[in-house]
Amino acid sequence: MFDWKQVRGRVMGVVNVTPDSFSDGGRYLEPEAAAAHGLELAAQGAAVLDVGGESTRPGAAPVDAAEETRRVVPVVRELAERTAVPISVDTTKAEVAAAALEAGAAIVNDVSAGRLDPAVLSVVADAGAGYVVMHMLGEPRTMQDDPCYGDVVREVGDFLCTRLAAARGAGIAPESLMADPGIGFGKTVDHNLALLAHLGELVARVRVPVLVGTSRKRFLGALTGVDDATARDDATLPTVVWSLERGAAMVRVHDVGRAVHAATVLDALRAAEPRAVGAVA
Ligand code: PMM
Repeated sequence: MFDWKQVRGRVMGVVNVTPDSFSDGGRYLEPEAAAAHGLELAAQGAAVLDVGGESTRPGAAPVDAAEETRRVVPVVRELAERTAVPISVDTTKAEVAAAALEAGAAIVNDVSAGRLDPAVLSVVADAGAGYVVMHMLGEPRTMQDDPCYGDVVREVGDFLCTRLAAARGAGIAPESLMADPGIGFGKTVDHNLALLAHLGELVARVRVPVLVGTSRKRFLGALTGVDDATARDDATLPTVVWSLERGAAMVRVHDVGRAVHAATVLDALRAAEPRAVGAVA
């Protein structure tokens, strides 16, 4: 049974095998290039490699299960053979999840939290795999059409608690679960900032390790004026440090080396802080 406590490190590296991801679309479409990129991220200290074959960019066209499987399985298989770093598959589909787990993935990262294809939950439970439950308002095609909340922090927390309960109800072990507020998934700049500002409350509430994915996202472009997503790694870095400081167990990033260095320096600062003596960094 997969247990997040056994994972060393706090940086999940993004390995997109998509022609249209907002952040690195098309760069690693060939399985060999994607796998080589994943190995590079592993060498930089990634704790998990997250392989995705369907873009979740706002307005992105859906991909069918056969095509998504064709994209991700060779990359998962190659990475599983060549690295001990656990592999997650970024999918909402039971069929794709099952094929990726069979090919050597250990975790399913589901941006729909089991709502788009509820059979994902039993696939994960049967495999004893890890499962990431993420909040998204609606679905990728429409999620950025005027997203609206009464209290975004409370509502995202409610959603995560409900979906974590559904996952446990389907037989997924509590130790295998991770929750993610879904930065940028049906959220304005202010919603994203509120979720990050109140991250400590969310962490305390969900009672499972929390993953945060801010890497290269549009709200960082809005804050800095940097339109090119691939040029947003500097803007990503403070959100990495902020998230880890406020209790995130893991951050999901494209630039693994930078995030690992930041986490290492953060640990040294925590260790040097008088009040932190004896605390586990
Ligand atoms: N963001 C993207 C895709 N998958 N999964 C999780 N758990 N959390 C996220 O924030 C997240 C995700 C956005 O797309 P990208 O792969 O191009 O960064």
